[in-house]
Amino acid sequence: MPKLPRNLLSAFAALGALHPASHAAETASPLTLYYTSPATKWTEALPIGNGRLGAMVFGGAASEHLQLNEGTLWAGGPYDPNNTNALAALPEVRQLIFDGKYDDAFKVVRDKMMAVPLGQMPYETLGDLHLDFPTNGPVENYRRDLNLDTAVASVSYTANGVHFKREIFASAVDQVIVIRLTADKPGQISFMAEMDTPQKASLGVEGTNTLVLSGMNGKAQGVKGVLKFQARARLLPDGGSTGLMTASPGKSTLLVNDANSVTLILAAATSYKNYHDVSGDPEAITKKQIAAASKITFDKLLADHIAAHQKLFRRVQLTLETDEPLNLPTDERIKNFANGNDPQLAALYFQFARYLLICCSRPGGQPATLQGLWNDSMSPPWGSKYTININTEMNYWPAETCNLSECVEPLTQMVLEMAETGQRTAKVQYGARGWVAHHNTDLWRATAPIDGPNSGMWPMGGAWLLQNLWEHYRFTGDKKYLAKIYPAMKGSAQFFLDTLVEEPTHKWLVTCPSLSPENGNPAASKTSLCAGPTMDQQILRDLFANCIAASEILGKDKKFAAQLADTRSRLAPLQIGSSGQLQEWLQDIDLQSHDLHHRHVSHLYGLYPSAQIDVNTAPEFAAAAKKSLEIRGDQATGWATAWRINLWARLHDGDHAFSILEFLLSPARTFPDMFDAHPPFQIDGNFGGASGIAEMLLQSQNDEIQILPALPKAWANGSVTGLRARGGFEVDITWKDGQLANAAIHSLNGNPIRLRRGGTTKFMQAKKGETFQRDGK
Ligand code: FUC
Repeated sequence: MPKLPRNLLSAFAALGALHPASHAAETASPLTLYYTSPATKWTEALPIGNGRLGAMVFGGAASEHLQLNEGTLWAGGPYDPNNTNALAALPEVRQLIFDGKYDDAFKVVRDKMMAVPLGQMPYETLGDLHLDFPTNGPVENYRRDLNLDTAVASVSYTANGVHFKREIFASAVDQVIVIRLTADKPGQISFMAEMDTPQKASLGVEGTNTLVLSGMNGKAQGVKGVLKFQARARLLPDGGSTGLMTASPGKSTLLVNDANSVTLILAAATSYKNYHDVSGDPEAITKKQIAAASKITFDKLLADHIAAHQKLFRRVQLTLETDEPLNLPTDERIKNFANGNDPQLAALYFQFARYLLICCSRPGGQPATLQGLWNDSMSPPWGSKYTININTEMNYWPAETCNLSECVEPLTQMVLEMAETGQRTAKVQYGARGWVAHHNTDLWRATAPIDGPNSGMWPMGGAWLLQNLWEHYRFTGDKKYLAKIYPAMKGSAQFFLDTLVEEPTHKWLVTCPSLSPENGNPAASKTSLCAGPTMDQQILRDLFANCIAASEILGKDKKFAAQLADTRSRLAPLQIGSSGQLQEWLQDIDLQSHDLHHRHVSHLYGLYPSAQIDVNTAPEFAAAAKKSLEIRGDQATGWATAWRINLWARLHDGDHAFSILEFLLSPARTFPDMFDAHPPFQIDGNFGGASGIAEMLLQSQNDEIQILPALPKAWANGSVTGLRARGGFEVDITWKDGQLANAAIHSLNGNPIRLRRGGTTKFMQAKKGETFQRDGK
């Protein structure tokens, strides 16, 4: 039995005063978030992740706390939520809506058409790792940071004349989280290590150096938990000793005494293989991962991790010049951003989103949830699942433009799986071919309408997600990928061929029942249910056009494509209302809205992310969209604010977009750790914000490249490298005094492109691998 660490009792004693690192020595790197005190709240802790394992690092001096996640640890198990009463009720609901009896329709939808159970499964926390250190003196020179370029979180401080350092990262290469503890004097590292969890689990140890947490996920909404999970943490000290101590019943504690340095390796897994197979063996997986990583030196674990991260991260560099670089802690900079002398904070925010996407969405893992990969709760806000009436789509807006195309893979996989589960929803609830998904999905790929008619009865979630996948094809030109997603595109289109109905006034083909997410129908007193909201028509125009294009590219389904073209021409058109606004509904009723400033701007989908409305090709509709946007106002929840930035960028009003970014990047919408605040934390605002910044610098809709289309005055000088454009281009831009200095356009596929400058366009084509330059004249 090893001796207790020195000063063990004082590990629980209150910490002495914290003295932050003297700033002169610690110049802030442009790619580092840094703080002068430990996190006291979860939204101050710093996220790391390898696409599957995630942790929030609190970085205390007397205690380290990592809140842990594993991407497949959700509640429940495979389940079938489709409502078998729905199909019989469908004709009645349609008739009630067309008769304007929306509130009656609401009752029938509520009683007959909603999913059973009414909610989906939440994403859950795995638990926590705690390290408690013996400290009995004041802590000095404290600093914690997150280096976005290396994807390493660090903590350092001096206590009792010893300088301590912790480096923490989640390796995608070795599939483990690694914590390295060092000191500048030998034999100084002693601590107690424990894990705990709110899950149903047992805590144990193996030998004298491995903590083991084994459990089962919980049930939710009456759906039984069927996932096994396991986490194990192994302590590998250099010098000193490790031993076991049981501090309290139900807790297993390991001790480290007087080590020179310690490497802690943590692995975690569940039995989830895919949405219908939960036969994995988390014990075997984690044992193997720990054994493999334990044989690798820390230096190599770190070097391989950094190399894998930088392969993606370093593709894009963004510099927004300031007179004097600011060397303040990140939380201070967020408070001061609106004062206007810190453009580089916007660049940090942009790169933080790229960092987050790399950390939470890697091939083979699950797509980014409402909270990416990071959730400390058993019942998080909105289940921390996939809300697909904007949020999941927004998560992937920066993926292509910001050169992280690989990160889309988990989304592709999820959509292909939903195209399987959604077939049953299409058949059971609508009697239709193909597949459909409503406004949410989860780990089990549930696709029926949930929550309630006013948000759930919206059949467009799958079709919108397919637009993200189509964009992946547009940016990469990868025909193999197109062939892989085409059956899902076709299946979605088939669903709408079977379910679109003629509205009585103009005989246009429309969705019914549907809604304009999640905005009340002004013609109804208390429901959002309606027929043919503008957004649905826009999504369908894209879906059908993409299917027609894909069928041509892949050389198949000519007849089907012709049918789609015919149906597309009969969809309800865009309409400009009496106030000059783009109509959100079939009728001109926007101004009678119950909530004029509603956060969703669904009918502006056509302006962004779609390009059906464009200042160059459809100026009258762009003007109407602008009017609608002005009516809605600039400030909304995090993601809704971020959407507005993208929209103003598409309207080529950089200063307006920037003024909204100032709000997004203020403490009202950004937590100290830079996580977006809906509030509460929701990651979509981070991704939408980064996408908005990219749209201000480069746009490539409608087969045109536009350089600096919405550069704000606040960013007079700067440069960006590695942004991507549709058609397969990588673009580097330098600007000075608000004017383009130079742009280099690298052709990745040899495709032709038009380069827009003001009102004119110029045709350009370079061979694959060649670059053409554009100067500022
Ligand atoms: C949609 C939004 C909410 C929230 C939720 C997760 O329902 O309307 O604001 O973001 O998703």
